[in-house]
Amino acid sequence: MIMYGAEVSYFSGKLRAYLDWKGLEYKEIQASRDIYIHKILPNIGWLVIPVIERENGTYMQDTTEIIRSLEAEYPEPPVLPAGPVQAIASMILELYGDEWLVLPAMHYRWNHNREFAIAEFGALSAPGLDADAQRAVGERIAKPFAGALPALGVSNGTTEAIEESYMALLRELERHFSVHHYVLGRAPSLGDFGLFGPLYAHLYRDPASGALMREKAPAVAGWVERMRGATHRGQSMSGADAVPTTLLPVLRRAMDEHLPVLLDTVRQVAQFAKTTADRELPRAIGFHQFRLGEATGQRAVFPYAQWMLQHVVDKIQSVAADERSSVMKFLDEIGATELAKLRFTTRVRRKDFQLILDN
Ligand SMILES: N[C@@H](CCC(=O)N[C@@H](CS)C(=O)NCC(=O)O)C(=O)O
Repeated sequence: MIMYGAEVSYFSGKLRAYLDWKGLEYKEIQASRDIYIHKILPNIGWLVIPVIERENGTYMQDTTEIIRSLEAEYPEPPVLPAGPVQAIASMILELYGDEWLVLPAMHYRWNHNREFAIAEFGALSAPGLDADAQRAVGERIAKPFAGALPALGVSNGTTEAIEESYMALLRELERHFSVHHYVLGRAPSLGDFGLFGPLYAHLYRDPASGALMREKAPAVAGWVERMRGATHRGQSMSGADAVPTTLLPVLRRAMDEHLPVLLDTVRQVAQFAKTTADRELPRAIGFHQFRLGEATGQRAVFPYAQWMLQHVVDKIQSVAADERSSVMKFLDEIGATELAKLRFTTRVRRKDFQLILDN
């Protein structure tokens, strides 16, 4: 298969690490302007990476969907642990890595590594041009990415809290990766791939961020380096269905920061569904408030986050009766018991690379 992606891209990092770990054969092709115009736009319908093109000519988009579908095709070695506590922990970290760590990732890239990012964007889009011309191209195509900061909740009022939260996360991860190779022990799982997107492509690879990570959290930088190109050679996750105690603070932080936003997203999607006869969902439906440390900010409501949350909640609510008490104990430990009783009055699903209301 072919992966159209880029070294500079968050979600390409996530997918590449997954494909490498599974030992799946693929070729990565840089998503230049030509690739966007001739491959991505006609087959996906919008401009996004990473994208997979299969040998039979079919296309796949969205790392969560791609990983789920490749797991069904190539189940060994599984990246979702068999034990429900570990599986749920892994899925929560995928959701947090994909949808929440975008705040520090985008803040640090565009407020501390802007020149580097512009040059990278230009070199990716127009590999044949000289550096000055690439910079001009980079400036132009970076606009929608850098311009997305306010919608994500990155603003003057929140950047200090974003940095404090990220520093605290690095301290927590540092303790974990000082004793464990991966999120759940000896082998990567979905949670590693989810965290790797932001922590590699933006927060390790962008130079100012990389220097910060190496200085403040060398064991986290070590994990990033271990994850790069890690290939399965028989290692397996720990057998017991338990989460390392050093991972609990990270999961608590994920829930403390992200869960209120997720729950409000579910309410807003249900509200929105009442106001429309269409099934298509815009990428964002209005704004809501969020809290991070001492700060409050505004950000757009992204129905996509509900789609990710549905996977987590469906998993929690389908746990077998004899495993329910250990799952409830775990959810209690990380401040997530609400997920066990959450009901979606309106569900969302993906169709033809778009999110739609499922009613
Ligand atoms: N949920 C998607 C997110 C993909 C994504 O946001 N990719 C970024 C690059 S890392 C992009 O192309 N963004 C363009 C856009 O969102 O309009 C996935 O998992 O693949």
